[in-house]
Amino acid sequence: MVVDRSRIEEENQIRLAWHESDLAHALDVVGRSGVDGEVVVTEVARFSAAAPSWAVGTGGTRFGRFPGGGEPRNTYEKIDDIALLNSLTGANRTVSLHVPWDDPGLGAGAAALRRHAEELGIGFDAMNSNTFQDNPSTTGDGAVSYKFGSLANVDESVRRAAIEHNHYVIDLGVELGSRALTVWLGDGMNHPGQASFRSQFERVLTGLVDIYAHVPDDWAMFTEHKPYEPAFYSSVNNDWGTSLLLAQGTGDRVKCLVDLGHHLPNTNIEQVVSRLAMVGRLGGFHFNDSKYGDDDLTVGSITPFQLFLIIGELLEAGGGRMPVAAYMIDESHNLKDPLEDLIQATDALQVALAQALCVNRADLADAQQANDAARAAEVLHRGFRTDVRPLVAEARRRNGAALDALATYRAIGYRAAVTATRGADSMATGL
Ligand code: RM4
Ligand code: MN
Ligand code: MN
Repeated sequence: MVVDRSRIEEENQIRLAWHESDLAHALDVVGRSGVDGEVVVTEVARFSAAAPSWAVGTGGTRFGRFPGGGEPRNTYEKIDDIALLNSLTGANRTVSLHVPWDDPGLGAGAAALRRHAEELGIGFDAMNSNTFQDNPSTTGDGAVSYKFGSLANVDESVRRAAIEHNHYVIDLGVELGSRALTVWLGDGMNHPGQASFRSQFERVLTGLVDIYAHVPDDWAMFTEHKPYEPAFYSSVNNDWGTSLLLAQGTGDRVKCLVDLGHHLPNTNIEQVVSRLAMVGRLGGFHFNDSKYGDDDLTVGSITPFQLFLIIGELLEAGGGRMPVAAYMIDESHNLKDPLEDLIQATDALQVALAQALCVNRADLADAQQANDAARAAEVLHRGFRTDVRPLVAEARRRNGAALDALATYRAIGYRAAVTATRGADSMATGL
């Protein structure tokens, strides 16, 4: 379905008069804190978070999956959905592919997929290599298996297959115009004594060095840590410290990727962000929210204040702007229409960014210098409690997107239209 921009414009017209009066008020309110609302709008308008190709279909749990209607059947249709999403939000300008879940093949296949994305104004964000499950195209007819790990495996031929898969994903990314590779591994142990912590780490590091040797000079590579799952006793890359050791041990252009759901309970994630940024190793983000573990819930839906503080640290690292990094939404949509959840996630990110931009950083620094914890809290909360929604809506409008993205999505009837063409129980089965 081709996105009809005039429908978005019609919907915006309905809301324009109220928006203009809300916006004038919001600019006035933030101005009183010594913050330039125009700068907030501009910075929010600049921000974009990649949509992962796997997020436009319904996820599931190991207990089952309840498909929605009209889900994309292949990578082309996933990109169609992301283009629709971007036309509504103006802030999802790239797609992040996961290979082999998405594999157009080198040469003509990659070129055709790239053309399709370009026609829709969508670029390719970081490539994700999947070595946490067996797949005939990577492990070859069961000759090797990732059952006991990929890069950490004791078997040299399995490690080689995993390294070669990563090389292939890089080659594919080059042809698609991507600029980064994200390596998240399922490697670890399910049972104490199953393997040596040290040997597993050393084998992973050796493998990453081999992968990095294939990474083009203008690319970055990211190590993504996660404490547990699928390995439930220990993961090789289990926390940010290990991730940093792996990144530093691999090479200069290797940075750490922080997935908000990949921390043990009560971890101070904003402090992790500050530390990694301080040593120049913060490279990417996977946004989601969690109550118990790697829940992949809608970002900002459970801990919005934490999200605000995290984005505040990013602004600190970027000198008042969002630093250059790979930002991606990594959520699993089990109940909501995936596109509706991505709309809400993108909005939550923009709201948190606008709130963080509404903090008067000079006032905060003064309060810190004076050891005035109460005033520091006031300065932070003035930003956090500002109703920034008109500023975010204005950022969307300036990007040619929708003032109210969710209402517009419903009004244009996209889900019904794709359900008619793709079917009521469609799902992705490959390219
Ligand atoms: C992991 C992790 C990775 C994602 C996979 C599918 O938990 O978050 O980023 O690629 O799930
Ligand atoms: Mn992730
Ligand atoms: Mn995860």
